[in-house]
Amino acid sequence: MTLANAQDKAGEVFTLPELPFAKNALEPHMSAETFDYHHGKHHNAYVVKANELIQGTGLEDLPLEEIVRQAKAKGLGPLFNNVGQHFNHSFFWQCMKPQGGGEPTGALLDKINASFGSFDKFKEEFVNGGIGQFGSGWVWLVENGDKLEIVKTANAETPLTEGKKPLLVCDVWEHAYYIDFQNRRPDFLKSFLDNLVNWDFVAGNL
Ligand code: MN3
Repeated sequence: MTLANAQDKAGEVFTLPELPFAKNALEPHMSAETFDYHHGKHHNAYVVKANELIQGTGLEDLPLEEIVRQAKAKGLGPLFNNVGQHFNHSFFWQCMKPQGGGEPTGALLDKINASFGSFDKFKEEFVNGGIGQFGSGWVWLVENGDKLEIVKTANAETPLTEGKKPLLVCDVWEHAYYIDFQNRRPDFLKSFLDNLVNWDFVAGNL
């Protein structure tokens, strides 16, 4: 996926993307109230801060993914945190759809079976990855060469900076699930896989 920067809106480098569904469309699995905070407040705050911090860096005209990589490589910690979170959240929204979940098909399912042994084993490893990420972070399905892997990242970290291609992500910061699941992160992760994943988007990232 490539996220173009919409630089025409009030001259800002980054803009908060619209959700690809109505904010109540994923209920009861992810509530409109969660999106009010998670998209409207948390993601928006990363966009606002990134727009401040990008000024004068000379990175303004690059694609978002490249800004993330260069902010990391140049040790621009605060900028990296905010552009990393902007990328991660923009990607996360697209990983979900109403009546999602179920199983992928075709080449994606073949690769999952080849890499994990079975789709059920993939689900187990993905959920365990999300549970095992201590504190705030993300659990990803990535393509690394010709293999698929589960990767955990802390805070704003992203597989983009490790040369791995993101296919699917779930946000495991508490703000992602506390309104709907309170402290039950494992239930949130299982519900994400069973009810929300947009496998067409994931397959399109291969
Ligand atoms: Mn989040």
